Amino acid sequence: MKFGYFDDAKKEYVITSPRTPLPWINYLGSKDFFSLISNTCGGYSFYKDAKLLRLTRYRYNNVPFDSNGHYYYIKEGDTIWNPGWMPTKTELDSYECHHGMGYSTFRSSKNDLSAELTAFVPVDDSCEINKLTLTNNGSAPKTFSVFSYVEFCLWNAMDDMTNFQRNFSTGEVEVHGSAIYHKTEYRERRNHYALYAVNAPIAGFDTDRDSFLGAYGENSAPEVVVTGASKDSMASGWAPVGSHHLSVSLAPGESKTFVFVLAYIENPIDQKWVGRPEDGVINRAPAEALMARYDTTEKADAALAALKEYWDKLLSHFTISSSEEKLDRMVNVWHQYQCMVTFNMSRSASYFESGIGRGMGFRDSCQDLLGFVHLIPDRARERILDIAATQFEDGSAYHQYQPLTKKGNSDIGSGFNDDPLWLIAGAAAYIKETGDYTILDEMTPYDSDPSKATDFMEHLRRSFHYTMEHLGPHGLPLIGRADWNDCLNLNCFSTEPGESFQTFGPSEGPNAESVFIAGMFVRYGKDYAAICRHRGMDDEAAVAEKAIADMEKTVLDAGWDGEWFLRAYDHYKNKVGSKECEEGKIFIEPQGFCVMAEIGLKEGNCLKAMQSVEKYLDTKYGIVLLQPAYHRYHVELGEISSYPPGYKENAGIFCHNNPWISIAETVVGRGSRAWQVYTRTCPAYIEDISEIHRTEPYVYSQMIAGKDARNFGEAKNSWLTGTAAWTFLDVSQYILGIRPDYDGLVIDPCIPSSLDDFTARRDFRGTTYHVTVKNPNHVEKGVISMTVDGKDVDVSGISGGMIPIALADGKKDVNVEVVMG
Ligand code: BGC
Ligand code: IFM
Repeated sequence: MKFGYFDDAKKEYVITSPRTPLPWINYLGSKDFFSLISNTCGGYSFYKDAKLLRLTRYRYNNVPFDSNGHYYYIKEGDTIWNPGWMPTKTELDSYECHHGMGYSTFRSSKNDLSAELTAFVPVDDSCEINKLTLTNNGSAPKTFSVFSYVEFCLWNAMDDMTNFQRNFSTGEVEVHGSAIYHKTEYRERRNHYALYAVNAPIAGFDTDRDSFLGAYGENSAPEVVVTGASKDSMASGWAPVGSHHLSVSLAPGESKTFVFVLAYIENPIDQKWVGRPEDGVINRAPAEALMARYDTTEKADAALAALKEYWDKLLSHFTISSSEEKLDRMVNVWHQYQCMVTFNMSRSASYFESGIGRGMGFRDSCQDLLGFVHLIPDRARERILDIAATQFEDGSAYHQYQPLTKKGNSDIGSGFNDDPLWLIAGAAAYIKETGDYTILDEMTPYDSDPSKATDFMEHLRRSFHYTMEHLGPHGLPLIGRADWNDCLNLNCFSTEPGESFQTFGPSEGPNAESVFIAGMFVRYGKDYAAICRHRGMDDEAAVAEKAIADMEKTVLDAGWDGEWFLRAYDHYKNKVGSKECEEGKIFIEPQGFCVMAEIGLKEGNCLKAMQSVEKYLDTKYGIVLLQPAYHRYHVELGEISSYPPGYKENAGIFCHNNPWISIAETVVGRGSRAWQVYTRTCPAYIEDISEIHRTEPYVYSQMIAGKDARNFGEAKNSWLTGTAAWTFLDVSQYILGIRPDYDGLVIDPCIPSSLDDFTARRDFRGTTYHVTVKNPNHVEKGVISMTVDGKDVDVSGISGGMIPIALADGKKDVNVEVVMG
């Protein structure tokens, strides 16, 4: 069952019923100011950091779900309705929510009055624009009221939710004309405030929540809206809100448009104290300048057009055209869109991440980069260096950092032994995309302390050596608190009953080892060695290559279980993920990573591991993380066995590592199987089962309940997942096979034999490559010939074709024809 449809021409998903199984959201904002907006107009806004600079309040885990947002109430006679249906839930005569690239439009109507509300964040401003057009479709004149409503958050979202003894006394606002200023904490040496304004004269306003809602009131029936009269209330302490009252008259057929702006305003530092801060009066000049930029419909329309142009340009760097409509839709639009969102948000703010807990993840952000770097390489470069600056001098890393301060989060600390290697993954992806080796020269702090800085190359060296120097009894990497799988806490054996798993136990034990990290070490070690060679560090490259070869051997000796790769050794040196185990005999992660690293490729281990995944882990909705699920709690394994069977890391379909398997399948050349794995979890391919899947059908979720779960097939934690980047990598670089490399662009498709010829447009280092792939013999892998602008390129000896940079050098466009066979 579907709740909407894709409009490919407009790059939108159109939701046709407000009653989706869960809120289906969109993200507005691409740089500093962000809003989350659901299909019923719920959501919240923040500036840079969802924890520290939260503009509007959100109530988590509320009943009903998602009942706070940026709302517009339309009151005509006794009928009160909202263009997004919530919170009044008045039955609408028509309803549509169009989630597009950085904007959402609601089109609805009631009693011959229609509303079109478009919410977006302009490309270069720190505000959200809400353009509201009302049209009288009836034959008689109409007079009605519109009440806007936002509830301000007192900036630090954690403090806002907990520190009432203080917060009930701090709220302050100013109102000037149609502009409401939320300035709580302004007198306290803060240089920021929020603005909520409309470009029309108002009939009244409210800024005090109790006045607006009424005593014991609710946002489904605010007293002010029900009575139709604003109270011009001024918040003083308690809960500041922003509400404008517009009185509107429309002749039959007439439309009127209003432009609302919700903005974050920061006074330039040198003007911090302008405006007599000693008595808390704000400096309105920057707000007035901002309002002037959006005070007409034309200006708002121009900003929206600029946003659409921005996205069209971004998405033009990689496009494909194939016989598969759903593939094109995902590759050209939604995969890349989700990559941008995960790059911006890491794992901080979604409808499943509160914005308060986790900031940017070290490993998460390094992976998000992989799918983002082709979009805006400069921002990827900046991010890589920001992440590296939180690394410790020994090469280990803070697991998370706050986006605003860019400082490591000491509550979580370090000890996740996969983290350092992800930095190499991110750096390699950036260099392959851009050819910019100067990043290696950037002086980069450790632990955010500029006095402890080295060039970035040295950060990579310490990352690699951290793993090399932390090996366990079998010579495999020590796992530390956890590797990619946060819930496999093999040093957690001392956790007391009732103690939170978030403590992850002691940071490192001497025994517990990870075969997964070994796979990472081999895969990204090869990148490290290649970078060393390029930099003339031949001795170091040789050291790395030797360590990698040793590790490959170690994995084949101590990390192979006969039919698949082992997962780990626990603190007691027992195998994890082995046929010898009672539960959890086979895990997905080492199969993906060791095969991607080509460990035992020639010896047949890779193919065997893939066959085992298919045999033991496959389900119709995707590949589960492990089997058999843990049915009892294993103290020596930690959080993983705390989940009921089939959920999350305990045998859920963890979408993130499904593309690892799909990529691994391309390594062994099985294109049809790689395709099957890709399509099974791909949103557009499962849109028809939205009533089972429940989360948004245009983006990935972190997890789908596995076959052991009661709700098999039900997804959770949509949007912020490494699946976004990995899937885009999988389909663009490995299935379609268009892959940036150090010295050129590789074309090496691995496709199902059923896929017809396809074309792609790929911007790469200043040249646009127009690629046509022909597959006359319907093979799954292999390139027999390649021409670049009509000239043959030698493809013998390698599985795909590589277009050396020199061939395209200086050209704006090149035409590439690839024949598979
Ligand atoms: C979750 C994991 C998550 C971790 C992050 C755990 O409770 O189950 O999926 O990665 O927390 O801290
Ligand atoms: O790898 C982690 C990630 O960092 C956060 N979400 C869950 C994943 C698997 O545990």
